[in-house]
Amino acid sequence: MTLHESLAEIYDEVLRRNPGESEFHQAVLEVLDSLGPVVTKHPHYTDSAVIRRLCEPERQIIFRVPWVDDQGNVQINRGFRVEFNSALGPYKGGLRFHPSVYLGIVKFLGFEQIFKNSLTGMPIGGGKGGSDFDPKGRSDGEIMRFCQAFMTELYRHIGEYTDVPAGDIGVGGREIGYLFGQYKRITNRYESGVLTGKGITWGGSLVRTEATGYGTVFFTEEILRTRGDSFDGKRVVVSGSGNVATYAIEKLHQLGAIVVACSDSSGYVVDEKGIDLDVLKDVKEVRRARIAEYADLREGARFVADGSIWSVPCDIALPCATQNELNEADAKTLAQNGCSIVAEGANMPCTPEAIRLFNDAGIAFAPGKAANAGGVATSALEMQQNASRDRWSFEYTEERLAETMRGIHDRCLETAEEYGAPGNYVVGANIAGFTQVADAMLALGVI
Ligand code: NDP
Ligand code: 2IT
Repeated sequence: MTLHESLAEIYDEVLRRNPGESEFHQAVLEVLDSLGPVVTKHPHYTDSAVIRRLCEPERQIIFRVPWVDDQGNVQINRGFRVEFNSALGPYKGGLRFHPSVYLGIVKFLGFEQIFKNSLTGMPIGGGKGGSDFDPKGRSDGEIMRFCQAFMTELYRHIGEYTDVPAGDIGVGGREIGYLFGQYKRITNRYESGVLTGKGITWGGSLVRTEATGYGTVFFTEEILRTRGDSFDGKRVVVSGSGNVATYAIEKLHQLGAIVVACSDSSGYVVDEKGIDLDVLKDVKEVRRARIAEYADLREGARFVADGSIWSVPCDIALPCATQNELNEADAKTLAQNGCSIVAEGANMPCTPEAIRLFNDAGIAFAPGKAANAGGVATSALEMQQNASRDRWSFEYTEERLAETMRGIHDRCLETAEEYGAPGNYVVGANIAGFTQVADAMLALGVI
């Protein structure tokens, strides 16, 4: 890939200033690669150093998280919050608890979040956080004590008008509950707007749990619509079996598609009759067990421990697990099997080589910052409800989500067309997300 000269200089600086953070480099390069026509048409974005400023987080917080496990041993984890950009609103983005978390992962996610949040059209800046804590195999009491220890430092950095975290990998409703409880205890404030993804009895929004998965499916439905097609009878493969994957599967089935495979980090299951969501939720949400148990409980389903889920033939592929889970070889297999749409429910699940192959093969490709924006958009709806002390119905909130996803889809296509890359959702999402943040940064001065 050849970058515009001024953008190549910025990328070199990013590499120099952030050594070893390969995921962050990857996320920056993908955006810079789209911005060539923008800086050619509008040189003031480079003259005012707005792109260089965008690549440097406003604030990065790294802290020790000491806690006591069930055996009485003191455990030490590392906590992060990267407050990347607040030009459009308070920093907003999830918390990830996973052993692979380090600064480079949090920065890639925070950087992506800036453009994603901009695309939603809601007043939210970009941030991300998390810890290298591994929740797998931990008791409920250990999870609670870890969350309390994490919030004992984080509370001083967040707030309704400052920074509003939510969930991501390893952080769902249970963890948000413990985090909110500790925030309330320390500050003596029932400040609902400080976290999103809360339970519906204590300030949460209906549809937030389902929002990322549903939103990705709504986005994919728009891609189908532009091709005069629908989900009816389509074979879909969804990777992962967490929050995003589960509710993507639910909506796909409601819209007439059949999801034939899903996965976790131990392997994947194939179920030609269509994934049974009750069984999946029982295994993953209730018992927090491994995906192999799905195949034990469901007749005709099989578990595969080795190999790639992307070898299962499908019309549509939705990677909903983690970054770089779909590589060039997987992309080749998908193309050979006749897959025509790939939409990212996860953040950056497809490698740059895989994306290039999709483009060459004429496969429609929707990047995460557009296709999975429904989660954070519904977080913003939760913030609206908290601010007005109101509660909206499921139907109303879901319609707001669907409308937002249709809007993002159309803006991506219109922007791609305007900048000479018709049908390219990556170019459309990056440019549309960028210009709004950049214009706000210019208006606010050099800060
Ligand atoms: P969950 O923790 O609920 O589920 C994660 C799923 O991905 C699990 O099935 C997990 O398997 C699998 N997974 C995680 N890490 C790996 C890995 N290194 N290798 C293989 N499989 C892995 O997380 P979410 O569903 O919330 O998040 C999934 C993706 O969606 C992430 O990329 C996240 O950033 C993104 N996202 C989430 C949003 C949200 O609102 N929650 C919003 C927008 C994007 P296992 O249990 O075995 O680890
Ligand atoms: O990647 C994401 O957009 C999220 N994990 C959701 C962030 C949020 O604040 O709801």
